[in-house]
Amino acid sequence: MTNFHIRYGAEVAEALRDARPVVALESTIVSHGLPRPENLRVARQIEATVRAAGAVPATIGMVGGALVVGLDDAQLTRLATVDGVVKLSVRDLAVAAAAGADGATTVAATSAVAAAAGIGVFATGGLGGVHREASQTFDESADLTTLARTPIAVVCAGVKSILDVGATLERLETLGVGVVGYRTRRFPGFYLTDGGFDLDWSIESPEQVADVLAARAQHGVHAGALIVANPLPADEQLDPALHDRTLADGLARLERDGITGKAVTPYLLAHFHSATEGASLTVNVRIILRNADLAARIAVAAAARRTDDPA
Ligand code: PSU
Ligand code: MN
Repeated sequence: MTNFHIRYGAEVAEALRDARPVVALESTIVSHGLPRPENLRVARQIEATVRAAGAVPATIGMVGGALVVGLDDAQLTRLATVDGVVKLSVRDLAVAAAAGADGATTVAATSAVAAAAGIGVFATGGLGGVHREASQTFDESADLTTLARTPIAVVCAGVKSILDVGATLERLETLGVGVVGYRTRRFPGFYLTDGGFDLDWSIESPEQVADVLAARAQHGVHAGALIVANPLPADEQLDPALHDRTLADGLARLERDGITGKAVTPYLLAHFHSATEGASLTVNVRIILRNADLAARIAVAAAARRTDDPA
């Protein structure tokens, strides 16, 4: 490889040049978060959802050492189907590039790359956060510390319910990451509509989120992320009793199998998908598609705002 500069998909490059709405999407969800072969189908559906709402999707990942913003279909297919795709956090990006690796970017890495590329809105399923037992293991996702220094709006369904949700909210407060509910004052729990904790702010429309982003940019005071927590409607959530059983069983297996580090989240997600016989997968896909739609509408509102008021 001759240089390591970020590569842009043609459509994304054009949209960024013209200040048209773009939504960043992560690839770890595709390579490590969803089972094959649904993962590729879902990855394409996420992009189609962003397009349908009027924005350009920019799925981010690494192909043969090249960091790409706006993977094309062949690149997306490669990350969804080949073995040995590495889960990349921010700290891994340069090492993996130098090694010529295929890699999928986490929320942390995707946010950091998107912000560097000038993309202001990102859609994912659920954030990483503070793991249960973190007081012994110190296992806290780099998603949190990265969002503290990355100016991007992340649309998600809260943090994964496999985590310590209360501790994660405390860390987000300490780290100065903004958290608003989308039409709710309860923090969602990913598979579950209600994660069990209150929020200070509820935002009612994509335009209002765009106002927040404009205020943050014009103040020039707060350089961290804004989490837009978008809960599933209660009738679409995973059955809470099934959720609790599956989680207890998954945590016990984690311990039994000695799983640690970055393998923890993919292991638990895979356990949910198999133990619920696909019920959690259906819910997971709904979460991502709803977030992709909202993120696109926020990006459209933000772009319209820039056109109205270039200052
Ligand atoms: N949300 C999902 N599925 C996923 C993830 C999040 O619905 O696969 C991924 C994201 O890429 C997130 C990562 O950044 O899991 C967190 O991993 P860790 O806990 O190792 O930081
Ligand atoms: Mn971890």
